[in-house]
Amino acid sequence: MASYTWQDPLNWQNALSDEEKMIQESAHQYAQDKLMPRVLEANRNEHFDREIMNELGNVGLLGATLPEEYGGSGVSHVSYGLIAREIERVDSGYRSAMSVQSSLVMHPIYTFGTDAQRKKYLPKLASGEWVGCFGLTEPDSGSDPASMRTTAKRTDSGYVLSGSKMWITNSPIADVFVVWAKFEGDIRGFVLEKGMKGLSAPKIEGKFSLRASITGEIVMDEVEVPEENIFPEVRGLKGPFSCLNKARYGIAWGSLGAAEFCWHAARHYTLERSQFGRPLAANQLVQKKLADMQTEISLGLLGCLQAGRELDKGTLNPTAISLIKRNSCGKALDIARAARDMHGANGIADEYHVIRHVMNLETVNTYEGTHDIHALILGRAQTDIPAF
Ligand code: TGC
Ligand code: FAD
Repeated sequence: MASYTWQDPLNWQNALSDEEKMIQESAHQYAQDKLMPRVLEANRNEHFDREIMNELGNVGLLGATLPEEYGGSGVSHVSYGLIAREIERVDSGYRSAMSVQSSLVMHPIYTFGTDAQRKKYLPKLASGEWVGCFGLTEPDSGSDPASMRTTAKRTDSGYVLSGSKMWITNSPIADVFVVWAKFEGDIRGFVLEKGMKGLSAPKIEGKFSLRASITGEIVMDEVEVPEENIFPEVRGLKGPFSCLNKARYGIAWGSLGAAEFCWHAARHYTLERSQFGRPLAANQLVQKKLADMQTEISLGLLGCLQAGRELDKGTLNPTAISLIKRNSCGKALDIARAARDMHGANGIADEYHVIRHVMNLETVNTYEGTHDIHALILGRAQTDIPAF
């Protein structure tokens, strides 16, 4: 009989190349050695350690899919997903820091930027010397970014941007701001830099979710942006949406990493803790919960792997990314809540880490397109009826 591994009943690990396994292992080591020991205090104190960006850069985890010429590592989308899974196994906020920098800042500069923009920004973003952020959401424009109010107007030497962005990961510590604004009726992308007159990025305090990640606003009070800082060709929402495709794909993998942590923790806890004279894990109700977690995670990861292979071949339609983003985030949140319950009172103590994942996954289920918005994207694609 073939052997059986409860952590990977469908043997999806066998479908990884040696290089992918090596990248997975090094991301795992980094996340467990450097991130895990910090996360409890970071979450308690609502603190993001800026040094993490330099560390991620040093181990090659920023912009990993980009070519080496620009500081990337030229790895596959599958490897990028494996990295996201290992980092989010520790905390969704750390994965946010990595994925905003990689998918929402470096990817658009590489894809839509001029050669001068690539040379100026990408190597420093890849090393973590500079931190980037991505401004699409506004106070009155979340699920419907087409309604954004931030505007760009032409000046003699470039553009002047006015407006504000809300809920922006990394913005208070950012050196580079990829901002989307309306210019003469089209949505266009601009690269702003810390220190530009009229640009500020106040921190949002009091989050009960993603506390180890720093989130803020971007306030633009007639910020003068030189001509060379616009993305010259891309127009319309397909600019920001094509960045979201990459980030949503990574989140699909990452959120299942958080779910795996919670599943393994619930299994361990229910094997160790006894009530009514036997381990909690000896109860049928508990074993059913563990079986459900294992099933959803195993199938979900296979879906991510298949999506990653298709992305690498260039044959994945973005609608399929909505399917995996929605499935992974919704299932991960359910799994984290069940694991919290299985820990009883200890489940609300941060030393057990599960409640932190529950709280984080509330954000992950909301950002990059809410669970229901992705249902509507999938609904539109099979009925041809936009129901937004
Ligand atoms: P719609 O008419 O559907 O499309 C407008 C144009 O965009 C093109 N397009 C895409 N292109 C590439 N990839 C995609 N996934 C695309 N989806 C659409 C489309 O072809 C069209 O192009 P063109 O040339 O015809 O102009 O636009 P809509 O306004 O009807 O969109 C509706 C909807 C709901 C799908 C969209 O607005 C949506 O996805 N809303 C969710 C907003 C969202 O996800 N925001 C995320 C903000 S960033 C963030 O959360 C970062 S968190 C980071 C972290 O910390 O990890
Ligand atoms: P709304 O759009 O107001 O939605 C509220 C509720 O209404 C949701 O349940 C939604 O599903 C539902 N809803 C909306 N429209 C419909 C409809 N037509 N039919 C049915 N239901 C509907 N944004 C960035 O640009 N950059 C970032 O770096 C970034 N980082 C973030 C970090 C954190 C911690 C958080 C919490 C958010 C971040 N966001 C970022 C913003 C995020 O993308 C938005 O919060 C998200 O897109 C949802 O927008 P909203 O909050 O305005 O909710």
